[in-house]
Amino acid sequence: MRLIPMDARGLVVARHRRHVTVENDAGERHQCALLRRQLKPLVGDEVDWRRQADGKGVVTGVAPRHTVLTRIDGRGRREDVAANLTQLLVVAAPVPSPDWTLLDRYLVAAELIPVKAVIVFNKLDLVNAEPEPLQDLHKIGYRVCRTSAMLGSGLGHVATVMARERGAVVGQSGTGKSSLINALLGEQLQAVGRLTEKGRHGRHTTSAATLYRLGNGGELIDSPGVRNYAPYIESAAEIERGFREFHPHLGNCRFDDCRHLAEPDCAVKAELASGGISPRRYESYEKLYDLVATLHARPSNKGG
Ligand SMILES: Nc1nc2c(ncn2[C@@H]2O[C@H](COP(=O)(O)OP(=O)(O)O)[C@@H](O)[C@H]2O)c(=O)[nH]1
Ligand SMILES: [Mg+2]
Ligand SMILES: [Zn+2]
Repeated sequence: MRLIPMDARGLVVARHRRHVTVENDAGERHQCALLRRQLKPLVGDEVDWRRQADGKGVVTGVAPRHTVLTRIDGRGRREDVAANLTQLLVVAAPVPSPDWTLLDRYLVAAELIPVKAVIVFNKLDLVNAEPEPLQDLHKIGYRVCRTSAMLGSGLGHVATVMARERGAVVGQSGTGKSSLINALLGEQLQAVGRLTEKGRHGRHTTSAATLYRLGNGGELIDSPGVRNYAPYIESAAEIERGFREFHPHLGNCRFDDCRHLAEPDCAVKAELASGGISPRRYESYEKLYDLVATLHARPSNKGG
């Protein structure tokens, strides 16, 4: 009698150029090839996979996604980064000097996906005053965790916020994302070290993202830094929803299709003028609008 092997369900915990690492229910990790080129599993994807006669794993299908984190790649096209997130942890620090526009773009990504966003202000050991933009973000309802990965302070708060969530740790390079992940993982650090080592020997290089488990059911995804992050947005008209402080004013402009740029009787600009919307945030909106509108105006991007 010949047994036909049944495909098992698994979770993609790392993505490499030609293969993925899949974790089964028992927590065992297997390197898997892809059955077809068209299969493009991301970290966080639920996949079907099986072990072939030669013992090697192969992914045979990708389950529909609940959420996808996207970015605009170097050629202005959509690139999918991670799947099925419930949270973005956006890390900023006093050093390097914060790029608030970049931080806003991660917040926009979170609003539009939609997933929860938490701002982590790291390297607290280097400052005693909180930057004004951070206070403004707190005022419009963003949760802010204050940490020092170096001193190990504030980590408990981050862990609590992460419980039972699948969060991607994102933000400017040098803010301490890797340090924070290492500090949060604590004794699991060695396992991380081993994974990294493999990469250095050139076998499993270009890992796009890796998923780590915290003890409390939380999952952290470390994605490699990108210099100029912007979420991929289908149409510039969607951006207004990415700025949560705009929400109460949307629909109150004179024109239904108001872009909130130079139109008369714009409720968003009225709120800006009366101080209810921060000029810095509004500037982020203008810049992102310009970026997305320019991208879609390029002939190469028309009609897919
Ligand atoms: N003073 C201070 N330095 C930190 C802290 N966290 C990380 N660093 C340092 O900041 C630099 C960048 O850290 P890294 O984790 O590689 O940042 P990443 O690029 O965001 O992953 C390293 O030199 C770290 O030692 C912190 O809480 N306080
Ligand atoms: Mg890093
Ligand atoms: Zn308007």
